[in-house]
Amino acid sequence: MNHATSSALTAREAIQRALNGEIGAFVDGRILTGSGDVVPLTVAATGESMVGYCDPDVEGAREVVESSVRGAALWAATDPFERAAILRQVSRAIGEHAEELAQLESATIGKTLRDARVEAAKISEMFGYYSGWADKVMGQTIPVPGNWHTYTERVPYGVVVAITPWNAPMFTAGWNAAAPLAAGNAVILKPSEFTPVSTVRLAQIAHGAGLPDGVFNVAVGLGRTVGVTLTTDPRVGKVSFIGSVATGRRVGIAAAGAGIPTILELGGKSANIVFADADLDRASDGAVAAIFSAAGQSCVAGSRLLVQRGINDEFLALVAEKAARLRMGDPLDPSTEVGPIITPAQFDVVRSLIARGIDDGAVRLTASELPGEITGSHLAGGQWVRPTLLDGVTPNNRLETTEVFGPVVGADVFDNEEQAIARANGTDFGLAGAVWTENVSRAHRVARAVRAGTFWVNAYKNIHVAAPFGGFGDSGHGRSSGPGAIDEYTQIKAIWVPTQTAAAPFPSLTY
Ligand code: TXE
Repeated sequence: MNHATSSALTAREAIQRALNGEIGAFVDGRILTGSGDVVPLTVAATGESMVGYCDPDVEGAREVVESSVRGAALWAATDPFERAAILRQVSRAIGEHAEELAQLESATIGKTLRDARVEAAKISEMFGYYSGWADKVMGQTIPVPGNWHTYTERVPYGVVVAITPWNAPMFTAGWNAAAPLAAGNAVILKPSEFTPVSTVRLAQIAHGAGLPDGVFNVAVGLGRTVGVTLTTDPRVGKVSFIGSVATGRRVGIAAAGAGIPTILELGGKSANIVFADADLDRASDGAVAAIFSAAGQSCVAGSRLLVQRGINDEFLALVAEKAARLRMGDPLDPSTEVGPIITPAQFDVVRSLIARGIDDGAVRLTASELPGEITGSHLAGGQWVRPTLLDGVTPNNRLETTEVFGPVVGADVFDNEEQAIARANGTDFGLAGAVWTENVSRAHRVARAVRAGTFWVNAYKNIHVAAPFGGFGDSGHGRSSGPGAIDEYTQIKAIWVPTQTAAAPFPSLTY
């Protein structure tokens, strides 16, 4: 058996072990295979075709909604303390299956095993965190004039649809399911058509741990069939979407047309700002991790590196040297640090954007040819891009504002704080960013001035489900993590009770 065959086999075997080889919607605890168009899946690390599955089409998506409507009614009527206990069990079960989930994600989408292991552990943490909120969804007592006892209750929306992208399917599934479930909703997860497997397995594990039928369903399939149906079905109460700006806008408009509110978590072009007084060793480690972890396929990737004049050459040399040392290789090898580009289409996008950046005047400071570990092995046909540092990405370079979503960072110099802030705010995005400086006052000034939903000081990429996360501007709106997510996934009801028996039959103030 040659290596090329074995990678596809590994993926197929992982799907066989996890799902009995069946990729389909997960509804009421069962897998329903579709009968629509075939969606082929490839092995990112080798380029081989792996398996295909059938799109469930509009009819299949409607069936999922039907089940979720039943699940939502049941779950909302379940005692919150019991909901909390079940979510704790889900957290525990995911923890017990963490290694299996990590291996499955790595084998099927090409995410490095080391990243997939971290993500699997974090999903267990997400359910653990939100299990703690499930029995603490509280209203308020509101003072109003007159003789009234007026109070609020937080009411779940019913069915929440969560649409997730291909770069972190398992992680975003946990992130977008745990909070709405804790708030008392049923969830329909719609993973990217390219990466459905780990999400189906996750829902299966959650069901096995005690989530009742229909409470956590998965609708695999295409955006134009399943995605459109789920985001416009009037039985759906809320949609959360993670993906590109263009699709996010389309989803927002379509959902609004059906009266469905949305949370949108879209792309970014985040600035990593390095001042001359920074600890350059730490800052260069941070700059490397910011863009090259997950091979840059991360919404918060630090894809713009702004470096103060004076340290520019020294700093970029450090980043280039550290980037060159990153280990590319088989994603299932735990020592691999940079994996392949997950989808064939994205592989083309990344390569063409590098070429465009160079056309516009940028200079490549890292090698373009792939290392021997890739070219001389069974991985030679895979979707590989070498970590790429481009210097001289000035404001008129098309890379300055275009999200690459790959291991590509564009660098440029600045002279002072005002310039750095203006540059950081020079795109329509506003997802994340960081500053590296030893000057604490400056750190706070820059953190306040940069328009972004998440900002780090002398750090990059730390996110946790306990903290709010989301975008400003084109990066979206709404926060699907932190305590505020409970508010996002519930509606407020105000209840008025007269405290005087002779309340006026016709109130003088009407609305
Ligand atoms: O994402 P899409 P794609 C960027 C990245 C990439 C580009 C396109 O640059 O090159 O987006 O990637 C579903 N109604 N990011 O095509 O189209 C779709 O099935 C309802 C950045 O994968 O945004 C999938 O589940 N749903 C981003 C999800 O939307 C629809 C992460 C995302 O698909 C739909 C991913 C429709 N009309 C890609 N059309 C980030 N920054 O996090 C598609 N979908």
